[in-house]
Amino acid sequence: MFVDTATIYVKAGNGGDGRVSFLRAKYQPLGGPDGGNGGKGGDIYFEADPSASTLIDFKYARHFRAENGEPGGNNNKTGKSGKDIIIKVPRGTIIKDAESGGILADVFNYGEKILLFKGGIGGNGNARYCTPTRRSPAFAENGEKTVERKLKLELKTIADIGLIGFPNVGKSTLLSVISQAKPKIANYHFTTLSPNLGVVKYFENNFIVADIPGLIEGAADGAGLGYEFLRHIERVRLIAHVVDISGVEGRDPVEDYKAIRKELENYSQKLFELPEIVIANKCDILDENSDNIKRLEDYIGREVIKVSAATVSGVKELIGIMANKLKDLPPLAPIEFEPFVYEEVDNQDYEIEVIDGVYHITGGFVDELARKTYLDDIDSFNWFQKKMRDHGIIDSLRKMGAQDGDTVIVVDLEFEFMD
Ligand SMILES: Nc1nc2c(ncn2[C@@H]2O[C@H](COP(=O)(O)OP(=O)(O)OP(=O)(O)O)[C@@H](O)[C@H]2O)c(=O)[nH]1
Ligand SMILES: [Mg+2]
Repeated sequence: MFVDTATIYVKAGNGGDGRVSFLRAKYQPLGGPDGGNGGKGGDIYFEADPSASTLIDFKYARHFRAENGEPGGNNNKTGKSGKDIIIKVPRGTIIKDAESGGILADVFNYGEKILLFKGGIGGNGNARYCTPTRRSPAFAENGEKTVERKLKLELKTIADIGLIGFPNVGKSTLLSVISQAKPKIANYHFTTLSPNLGVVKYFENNFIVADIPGLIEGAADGAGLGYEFLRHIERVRLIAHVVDISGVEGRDPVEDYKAIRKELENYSQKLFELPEIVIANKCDILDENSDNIKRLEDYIGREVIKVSAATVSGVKELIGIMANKLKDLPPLAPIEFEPFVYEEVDNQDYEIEVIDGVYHITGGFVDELARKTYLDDIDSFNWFQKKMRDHGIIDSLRKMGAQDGDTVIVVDLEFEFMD
């Protein structure tokens, strides 16, 4: 089965917590603070994998979590940074935020690491809080926490030329004689079930040709296999429309041509308007008295390229024509999009909810506060209280009826309300 979409979950690493520690040395019982900072969490990158052409690897492996930063150590040692994760996808994979559908990246270039999610920063160790008036800070900062994201991957194959046509007209055979690709070839319809890519060499130039499953009438409306595969020629620069000119299966080449053009038009105007060459294949079994070539040329108003993939006649010329056409066309390019940006957490925002007489406070403001607070250190607690008061949270609590002794939970910190 061909897999060209996937849903995955990614999470960059949390930052490591800062450490509370004091120097313990002989003859120095009250040494200064020496707690180190936490390490940075691992980042999430994406990269194009030259050996991948489907998203099958993501069918089961769907969760990617970069390592968390390690906590700081004593002796001012910074915690180790978490390892990054590089998620390898086929070239042409478009990465979207699953909820909004916003595009985050188009993995287009080989060798380019795309940083999408940054790991959390490490918290400061207590050594950082040492001042002339506060020689022994017994608090540190927790590392920054990251959010897990749900992503949608969508492969849109990247190729210079897309081979299209009815089933069994010889598309895969053609690919096999113009490139090193070894696609499956057989005398029945829908032999090809997923796109094949081949690199065609022409002097110094290489170009990529994609062979997709055969289209049939109605493919653009979901009949047959065609519709979903048209996505894989959306990004080509040139369409190579292959027609069985011999009519060996009892169809008429001109009618075939029209039907496939109709499919493209129904799918998208962009595909319909792409530059196109028309290849008349199976010339080796074309009846001597047939007027098929003339009728097709009359219909499209220009010459068709006559080949036989079976005997390889005309194939060299075909490669030359393809290369020449491409020369005058704009190069392959990533899609144009406004990169989706996740909404920043509002760091002034908070919300109070009373559940069974307990006051729960959440939101961007207290997230940050909780990360920096050590409740069992009096300095830290005083600082926390001052921040809460300055931000109006203590007032809000009182207005909501909080009394001395009531329980308040701020993110993961629990304490008694006291004014
Ligand atoms: N006589 C003759 N037979 C050909 C030629 N090209 C392909 N064939 C035969 O036509 C049949 C279909 O070829 P494929 O290359 O599998 O056709 P396809 O268009 O890729 O077919 P689907 O993948 O099913 O869409 C095979 O039996 C080939 O050997 C040709 O130039 N002449
Ligand atoms: Mg095929």
